[in-house]
Amino acid sequence: MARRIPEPFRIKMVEPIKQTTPEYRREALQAAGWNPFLLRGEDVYIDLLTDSGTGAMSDRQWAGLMMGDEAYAGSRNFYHLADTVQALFGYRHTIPTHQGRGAEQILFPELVKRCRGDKPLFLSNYHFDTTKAHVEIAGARAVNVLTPKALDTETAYDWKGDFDLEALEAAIGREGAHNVAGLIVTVTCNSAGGQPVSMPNIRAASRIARENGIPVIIDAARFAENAWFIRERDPDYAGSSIAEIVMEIFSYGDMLTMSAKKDGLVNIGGLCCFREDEDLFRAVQVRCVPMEGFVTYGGLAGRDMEALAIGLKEGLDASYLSYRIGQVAYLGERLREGGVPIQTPTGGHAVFVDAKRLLPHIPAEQFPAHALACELYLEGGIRGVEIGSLLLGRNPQTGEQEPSPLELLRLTIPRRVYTNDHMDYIADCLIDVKRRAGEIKGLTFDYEPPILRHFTARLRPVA
Ligand code: PM9
Repeated sequence: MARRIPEPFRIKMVEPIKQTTPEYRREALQAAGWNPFLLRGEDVYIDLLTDSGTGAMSDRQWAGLMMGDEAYAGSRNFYHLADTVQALFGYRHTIPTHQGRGAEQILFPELVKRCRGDKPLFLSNYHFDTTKAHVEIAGARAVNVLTPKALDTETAYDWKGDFDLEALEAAIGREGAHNVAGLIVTVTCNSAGGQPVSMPNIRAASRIARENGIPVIIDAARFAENAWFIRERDPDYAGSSIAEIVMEIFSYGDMLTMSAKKDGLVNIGGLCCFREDEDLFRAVQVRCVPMEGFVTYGGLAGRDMEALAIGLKEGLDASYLSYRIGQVAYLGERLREGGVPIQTPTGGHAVFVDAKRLLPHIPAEQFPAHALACELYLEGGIRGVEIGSLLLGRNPQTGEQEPSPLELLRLTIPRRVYTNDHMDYIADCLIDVKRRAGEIKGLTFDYEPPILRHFTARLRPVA
């Protein structure tokens, strides 16, 4: 067996976490309307809700916080950040934003405005939920053209984040290139299981878009993890550095949106950057001022931008990425050994448990993966998150609940935070939940918000 990569860091500071009883957790979940999003963080023992803004910063980043130049306009931290973007991605124009959705909200309306057709849509391997929401708020539709291989969680495939290139071309033919406001390349593909997109696929999707005059946007939240997978799995890149792979990925895009709270290794921040389109950059800057803040801070303090500039570079370190993705794989391996069905292979930032296979008796409209999330919290104080029908929401045209192709419980691993002892505990708890899977009930709404409902919905177990 290959030797596991241990943590390439020492722990300098710790945060005590609270352990609770099953009775305490049942009351807490009841009070939270059977929605783990509404739990108090301190009532969670191991928090796997998200890898977004939950990582630990390095000593260098903490030192960077002290270097914050809190000038309203033109701080040195902004220039450090913009220079880092240029050096890593080759993009000339940088707008900082408060997080990823900040970038989406200032960019997408401008792309829709520039779209030549009157039925605008975006195509993506898979739109993340806030991305889809911002596409729809901008008056467009979000259409996914993901490889069907991603839907078969049992069969391993190296590139489950890939576009289905035939479906992409068919969608452009069907909808008309003039209606496609943008092609969004999500690396890694979060909703498919943190799965990587291969370099040839990114290259081909970008070529198809460019031949049709469609702008290419890289949704770059987990760009470094995607680059690591390319180096590991594609023999053509085995001798490349992560930085070289990153530079090539971004050469296929015209602009990027980034939630920097993931591979940027910071607790808050985002980016909206452009390779060279100065007109679009200026138009988006105009939107930035009223929505995010002045164009050289976009909702961030100078110190936040400094930590991000450092984090973007640190996140490319191959030994860090090997440890990071190795830890996710370790949890996946433990679960697989325990007979828990998971998306195979494991992704970059999370293990995705296949709740459709674990709880086949719970129909989509009773949210099997959400029910599993609740049971895992009751079992061990562990908070995961549903990626399935609850997150998908209703069809905006018909108002109908459509079943999601995948019903997944995402166990999202924060960066540099938990040890493999925590991973063992998580696996033990979930294996115990699996033993009583047949007794688990589905959930129904007490309150259903009209949009992004999974964040604030209140539910109860069906009678
Ligand atoms: N992703 C996640 O947990 C955080 C929000 S939901 C708890 O996976 C992609 C691929 C994302 C993403 C956020 C965003 C939005 C865009 N694209 O959360 O606004 O995974 O920084 O980024 C979350 P922000």
